[in-house]
Amino acid sequence: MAFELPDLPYAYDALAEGGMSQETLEYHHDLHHKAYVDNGNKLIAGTEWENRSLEEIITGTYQAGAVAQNGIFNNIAQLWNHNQFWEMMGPKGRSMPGELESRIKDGFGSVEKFKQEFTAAGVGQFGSGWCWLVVDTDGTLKVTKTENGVNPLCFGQKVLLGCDVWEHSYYIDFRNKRPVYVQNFLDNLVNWENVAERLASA
Ligand code: MN3
Repeated sequence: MAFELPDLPYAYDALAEGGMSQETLEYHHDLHHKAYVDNGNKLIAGTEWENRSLEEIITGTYQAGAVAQNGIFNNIAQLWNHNQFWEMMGPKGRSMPGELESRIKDGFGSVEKFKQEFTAAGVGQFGSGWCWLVVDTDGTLKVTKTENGVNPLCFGQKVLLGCDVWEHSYYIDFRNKRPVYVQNFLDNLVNWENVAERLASA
């Protein structure tokens, strides 16, 4: 069965007040995410990866250092990454559930220090990629960054939050100001209830 492009979990204009415009979501979901779905389906057709789960394909095709030539990995990982990304955002005005807040304070000292580290990871990712909040293999919370479509599944980590720092995610609304985009993502776009659910099931 071919993979499908999931609908956004909210209206196209639902994030506009939080700083992500309808135009960005139309391009990012309907064109970029759809391309990963279409290309991924084409590339796995007739291969050993057909009928496997996204997670199986991602961990099975990841080869450190060989990602640039790996079309199946790149497209399927980006398909999965965007499935998570839409769920991790919501209309402006979400507060952080208490248990998540205390785990973040334990891990980083304060919510503000976590936000600084996460923003620095997003800004410090040279070229296209993602920054993440993960549960690492030793159970601790950690901020990471990855290139292109690489994601924490490749390293056995559990994803709590991810921010897309490819230019297509911010150029319409923030032009070249990636630091402002990542800071705004944390302040106005993250659906912290979703992050807390991921932590509870980690
Ligand atoms: Mn993207």
